[in-house]
Amino acid sequence: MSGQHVEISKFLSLVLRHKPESIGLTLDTEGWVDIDVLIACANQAGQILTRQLLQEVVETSDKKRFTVSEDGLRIRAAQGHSTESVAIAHVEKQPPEFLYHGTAMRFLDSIREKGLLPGSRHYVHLSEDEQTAIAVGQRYGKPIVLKVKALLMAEQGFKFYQADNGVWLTGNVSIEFIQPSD
Ligand code: HQG
Repeated sequence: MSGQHVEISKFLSLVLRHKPESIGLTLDTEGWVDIDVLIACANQAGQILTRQLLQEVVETSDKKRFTVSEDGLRIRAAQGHSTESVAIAHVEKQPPEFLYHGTAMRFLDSIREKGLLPGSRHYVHLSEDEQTAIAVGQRYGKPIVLKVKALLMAEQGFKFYQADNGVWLTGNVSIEFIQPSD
């Protein structure tokens, strides 16, 4: 990704996950917005954006952060939302036995006390592989990977969903479902 692509990706994360209203955008409850409307609002707000640039960012996004609808007309963020205007009706899905959550060492005491919380986002985010979890944790400091007993949680009635890009989503994860590290 070029510097321009990274800048646009961050801009898209901001308006498609957190603050659509900051550029006068309205997302539907599934998080979708017309690409033409997005481009118009972005340009109006001084952010250079074209169909070509948007397509390049979507295609080169390492985490497949953005999903384009099948008809090519609309776009949404796959996951990571905090805006209350979006409430994606995910289909419940049985998770694998373990899922991983990457976090920073400095959050561990609080996690031991309260379990994993979604923070400002709608869900706690989990990945199927440890490598991804390390990269996620690194954003906040020295990373540590927590192994979550996902299937056991699901068996006990906790709901799991998988976002368009494969990231797993759930609500609070109580400490009893975090596998002690050896
Ligand atoms: C931590 C990225 C203290 C949690 C990633 C995390 C993901 C606690 C931070 C997606 C806690 C929240 C989401 C507790 C959890 N006490 N800290 N009780 N419970 N935390 O960014 O999961 O690159 O909101 O461990 O790839 O890091 O943006 O969530 O460190 O998929 O596309 O509180 O965002 O995607 O941080 O990341 P975040 P996350 P993008």
